[in-house]
Amino acid sequence: MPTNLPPEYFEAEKRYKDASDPREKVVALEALMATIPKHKGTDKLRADLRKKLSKLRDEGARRKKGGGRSDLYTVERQGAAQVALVGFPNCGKSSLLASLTNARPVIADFPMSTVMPLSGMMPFEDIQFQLVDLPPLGHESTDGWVSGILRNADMFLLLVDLTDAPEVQAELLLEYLEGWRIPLLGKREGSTGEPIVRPKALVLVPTKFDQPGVPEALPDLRALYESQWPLCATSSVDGRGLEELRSAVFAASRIIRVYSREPGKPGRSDAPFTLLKGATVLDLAELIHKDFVTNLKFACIWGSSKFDGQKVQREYVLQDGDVVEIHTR
Ligand SMILES: Nc1nc2c(ncn2[C@@H]2O[C@H](COP(=O)(O)OP(=O)(O)O)[C@@H](O)[C@H]2O)c(=O)[nH]1
Ligand SMILES: [Mg+2]
Repeated sequence: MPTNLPPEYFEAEKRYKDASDPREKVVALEALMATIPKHKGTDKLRADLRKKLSKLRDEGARRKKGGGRSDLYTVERQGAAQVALVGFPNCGKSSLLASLTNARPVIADFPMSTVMPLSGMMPFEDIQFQLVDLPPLGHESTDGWVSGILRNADMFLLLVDLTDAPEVQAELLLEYLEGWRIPLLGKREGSTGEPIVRPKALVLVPTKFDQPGVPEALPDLRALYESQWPLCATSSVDGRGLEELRSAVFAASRIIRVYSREPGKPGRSDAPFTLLKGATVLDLAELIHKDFVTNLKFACIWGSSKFDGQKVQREYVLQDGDVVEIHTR
C-alpha cells in the first residue's frame, strides 16, 4: 500500500467496501480511483483497481445479457414515479439526491464525479418518488445512455446553479432535451407531430440558494420560466426549499393517491395505489387485479363523491385521497 494516499482515499475506500449492489460498487470504485494521486508509487494500486473495475463492469454487462434486472446503465422504475436529475457539472445533482433520499452519491467539485446512474427514494407523505442522479449532460461518453434514461423517466428536475448564469444553463439544458426529441409538458411552442414518448413533467430547481448574492438571479428566472414550469429554489447546504420541492414534485407529477377498502370491512388500505390524474374506477380495478376488469360491477367512493359511500360506475374519475370499494359480480 503506498504511504502517501490522501485522507479522501480512505473515506472513499470505506464507501466502496460498504457498497452492496453492483451499481453502487462501480460508482464507489470509480470515486475511489479518482482520489489516488498519479505517480510511480501508486502505479500498482491504480492498475489493481482498474482490473477490479473492469471485472465489475463485465459482471454488470453479463447480467444484462441474461435478461437480469441489474443492467448498470438502466434504472428500474420504483415508487410512484421516476424523476431524473438533469443538469451540468457541479450544479448540485448529487447533493440534492443525498439531501432528499437515503442514497449516498459521490459529491465532489470535480466535473465528472457521477459516472453511473444512482437512484434513491424520496418520501412524500405516504408515497415515494424515485430520484435518479446522472452524470451531467453534454458528455460524449455518457450522453447516449443518459438520454436513454431520460426518455424512460416520468419527469425531470432541471437543476441550474444560481451562482453561474442560471438562465443560460436552463436554455442549454432545454436545447439538449429538444435535440434528443424528448417532449416536455407545459412547453410553450406547439409540438410538431405525435410525440414518440410521453411528455415529461418538469420542475425547475435553481440550486445553491444559500450562496451570497444569488437571490438576485431568481426574479429573472421566474420571469422567463414560471409561466411554463413550477420553480423551486433549494439549498442542499441549509435545507432551504427542500420541503417545497417534495410538494412541487408531487404536484407536477399529476399523481393521485387512491386507497382501497374491502366490502363489509372497516377502514382502508394503509398504502395508496398511485394513478395519474384523470384515472377512472376501471383504471384502479385494472391496477389491483386483472380479473377485476371483467368482474367489476360498480364501486363505492369516500372522498370526492357527493356523499360517503356513493355508488359510482366504472367511468367515474377518481381524485387524490379517494377511498374506493370495488364490487364485483
Ligand atoms: N453552497 C452550496 N454548495 C453546493 C450545494 N449543492 C452542491 N454544492 C457544492 O457544489 C459542488 C458540486 O456538487 P455535486 O452535488 O457533486 O454536483 P453534481 O456534479 O451536479 O452532482 C460540491 O462542491 C458541493 O458541495 C448547495 O446547495 N449550496
Ligand atoms: Mg454528481
